[in-house]
Amino acid sequence: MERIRNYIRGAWVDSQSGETFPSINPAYTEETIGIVSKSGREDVDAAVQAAREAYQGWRLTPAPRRGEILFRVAELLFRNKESLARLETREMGKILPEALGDVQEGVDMGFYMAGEGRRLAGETVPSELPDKDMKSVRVPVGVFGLITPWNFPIAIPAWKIFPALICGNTVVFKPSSETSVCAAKFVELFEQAGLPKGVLNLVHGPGGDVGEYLVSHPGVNAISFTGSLDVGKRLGQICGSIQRPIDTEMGGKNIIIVMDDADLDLAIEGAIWGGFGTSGQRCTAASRIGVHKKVYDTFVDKFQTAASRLRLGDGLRKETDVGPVVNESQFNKVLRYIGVGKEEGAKLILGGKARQEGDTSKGYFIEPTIFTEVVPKMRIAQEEIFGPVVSVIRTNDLSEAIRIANGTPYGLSAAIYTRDVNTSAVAERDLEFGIVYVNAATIGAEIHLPFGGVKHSGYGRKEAGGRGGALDTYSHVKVIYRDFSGRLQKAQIDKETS
Ligand code: UN1
Repeated sequence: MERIRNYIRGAWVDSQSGETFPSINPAYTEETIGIVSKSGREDVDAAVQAAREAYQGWRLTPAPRRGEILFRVAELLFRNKESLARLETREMGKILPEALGDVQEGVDMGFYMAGEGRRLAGETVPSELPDKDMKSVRVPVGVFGLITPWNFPIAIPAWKIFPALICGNTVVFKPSSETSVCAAKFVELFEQAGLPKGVLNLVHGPGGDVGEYLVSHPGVNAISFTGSLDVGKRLGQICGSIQRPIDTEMGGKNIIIVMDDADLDLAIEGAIWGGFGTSGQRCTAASRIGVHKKVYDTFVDKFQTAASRLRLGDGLRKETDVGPVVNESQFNKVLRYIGVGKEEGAKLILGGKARQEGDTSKGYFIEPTIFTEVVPKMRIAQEEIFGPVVSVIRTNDLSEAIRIANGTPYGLSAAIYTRDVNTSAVAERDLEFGIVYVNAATIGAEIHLPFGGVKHSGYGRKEAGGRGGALDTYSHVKVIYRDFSGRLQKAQIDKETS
């Protein structure tokens, strides 16, 4: 059984306590993927110390040189795509084509950020005074603590690690315990690419203990977190009390709006992949579908038929469409929510239970589940379930659909299916979400525009790329005024007092 260790100061080390925990295949819970070091505070201390010491050297390494190392990581990631994707499927359950997509997103982010090493631009503008120049430059923030979830084991760490490093920060990376093996394999590639020791450090262990300690550690300068709303809120409180910048991405209650003029087959395909892709375990999953009353019955009928054809099983098998959910606590949570939906009076038209027979007898499998006649105030229409459960809501017109869409605490991703450009324009303007799709599902964001939500879906700046995205999160802007006349202080004072 492979031993998965922490990576601190360029060395793979056991946690100081020597304790471990297993990483389990959610499709076959008898299969252990790796035995992982369970870290404590002393391991976080060592990792932060290593990152602090490596910071001066890395900060002063020219950004294009930093980019060359990241370019090599992206190449290695591409070369290892198949094996990493297979590992990902075994470690967290998503089907192989989706796992390949996840790794590819990491590759794309790597190449993109490597190029940013030559483009870390600031501004130069003319001064009001002669013989003076002024500019802004991007500077690193320091040591970044990065906390990542299990649903995109390579892509989300890549969204954070690549921009953090290209900007000149050093990193302590705390991945979800569910995907420790993927995280370690990813970090190995940075080592192979020649990243200097201590620039990227990896600490495995429970979020409650290791993650929170990292967030409040005096040697850390800033935090980026993707995960649940509850944890994000708590980390936000900690950071607020110690004046530490934190960027959070905390999920959603995303919606697909289907208008009466929509291409229904296209909308159904979107609802299937938005709702049940990754077993509904995406922050961007379409867990609500708001369907116009004129096409409601036809939509429901076709949606049920299409979803009933989805094949549940081990994600490594070619024929599988939907894999297991990630672990026992998610399994129980999703089943609890299905119970809540029934109690609230929604109509269960598909699924609604675990499937534990034959090939699926040893894993956390839940049938694709559809509730109809859902009303917006029901908990299943308000709270993030993070499983293969979709709520269909009847709508009367566009403005009601938008009101329903906006009527939850979240605001990550929304979609509208319509053929009318004016309807689309109104939806683009009025949906209170970080991301809006037209005639496409709520999933599938690309890495070179910012990723993130509004309201309770997240705060701080944004993930991934684009202007106002990753580079703003992972760098500070420093403004420099230079007087090369030797006479300007007086002129400035005169200006202020005139
Ligand atoms: C997430 O679930 O946190 O847009 C990220 C998408 C993916 C990323 C999802 N590219 O669905």
